[in-house]
Amino acid sequence: MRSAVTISLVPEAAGGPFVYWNDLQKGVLSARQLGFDAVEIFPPDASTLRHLDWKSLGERPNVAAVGTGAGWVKHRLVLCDADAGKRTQAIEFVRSIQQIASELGAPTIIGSMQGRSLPTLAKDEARKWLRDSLEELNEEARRLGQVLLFEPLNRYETDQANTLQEGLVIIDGLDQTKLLADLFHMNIEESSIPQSLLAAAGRIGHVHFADTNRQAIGFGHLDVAPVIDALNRIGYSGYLSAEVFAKPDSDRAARQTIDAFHRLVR
Ligand code: LER
Ligand code: MN
Repeated sequence: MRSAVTISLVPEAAGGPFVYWNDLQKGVLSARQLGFDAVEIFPPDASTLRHLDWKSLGERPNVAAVGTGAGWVKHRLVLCDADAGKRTQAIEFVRSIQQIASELGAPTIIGSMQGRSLPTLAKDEARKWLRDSLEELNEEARRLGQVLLFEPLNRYETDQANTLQEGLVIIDGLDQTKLLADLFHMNIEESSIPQSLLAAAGRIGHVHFADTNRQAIGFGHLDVAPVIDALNRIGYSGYLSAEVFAKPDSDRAARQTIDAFHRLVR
């Protein structure tokens, strides 16, 4: 397994679970200094991602994954929108990020953009539109030779997929799409985090490495050793990426994460 840390470039997401904020250079240099294997980027849109100034950083860092949540947070787009025009805009937003992410060698994450049911949109219908959109994005991922990551979220954020098992149903048959297992959401929704990981063997493409209170691992009360053991048992070799609050500050959250990673993983 490899370590990663999140960098948000979306000021509108202020207060969200990201370690470094609004400054690619500072995030990358700090991550490098602490010995992280990669960074995970949360960009406002594809064009910003394309024009990031990697040159001033010397060697470009490994990019573990790219988030698309700004599509919702900033642009109010969701992949289950019943309005065909808005759904197309949501798909295009993700597709444009997929193209640049693939040039960076990174998978693209669908988290908040899965949307949820509404008084005017029944749950079954929301699921159907989401599935249709995911089929198109899976197609794009195949064309790019890229992985698409689908992330179950806790009940306060969505009613599309709350558990890994529900995620597996939604992505069934999508050959380029894997699950993102976020330990914070799993702590709320799963009966047993290790058992759920074991049951999703072979389908996990990325892990958000967060404690029960969404702070760095060790700052909450997650029993993390059995989680790492389950990931080892299913042969997971991807990233453990710290998508956690910058508490008490960015540097201490990052340092706590990498120390936990070294203690638990390697
Ligand atoms: C995104 O990775 C996530 O976990 C959601 O809770 C949106 O912040
Ligand atoms: Mn997450």
